[in-house]
Amino acid sequence: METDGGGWTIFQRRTDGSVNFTRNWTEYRNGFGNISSEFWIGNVNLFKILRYGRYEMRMDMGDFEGESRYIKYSHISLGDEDTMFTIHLSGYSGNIRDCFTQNKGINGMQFSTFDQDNDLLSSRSCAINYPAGWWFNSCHCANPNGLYLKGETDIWGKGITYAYWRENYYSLKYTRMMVRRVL
Ligand SMILES: [Ca+2]
Repeated sequence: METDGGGWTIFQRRTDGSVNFTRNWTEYRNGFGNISSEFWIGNVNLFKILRYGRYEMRMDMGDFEGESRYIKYSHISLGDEDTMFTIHLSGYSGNIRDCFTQNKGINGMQFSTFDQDNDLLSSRSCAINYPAGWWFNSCHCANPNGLYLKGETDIWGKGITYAYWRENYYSLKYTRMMVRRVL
């Protein structure tokens, strides 16, 4: 991955809607999809990558009008399965407002899937309402693993959304999330 100096390991990619991202805990745990198109690397695999060093994280995204944006965090860490893969991020930079470490972001959240509700919403399941596996809060500011709905939609928050850019009635064309060792 040559973006931003290269050396990145991609752990999530959406590009054409060819892979179903409505998956259960075990599938998100182990990974799924195609390395050449869309995939989730697997929470256990991401944990193993991040375990022994200091890593940064970057997410690139684009819409169907040819615009692109990115967010970056100078530090990412992930807990093991006993912590429900709790994620920690800090050190935001980018060319779009921070969705991940603000109030309803993913920082400090456990991972949730439709069969494993670990979000902060006691009355219902974010992972069922906004079909995705994700570090849901109550519920999301961005939903990169949501449905591939191809741009403008009348369905709120279920697509591949980023609230601080195209908001919740727009499903992005592509996303990719990646990590790089810094120490
Ligand atoms: Ca819940």
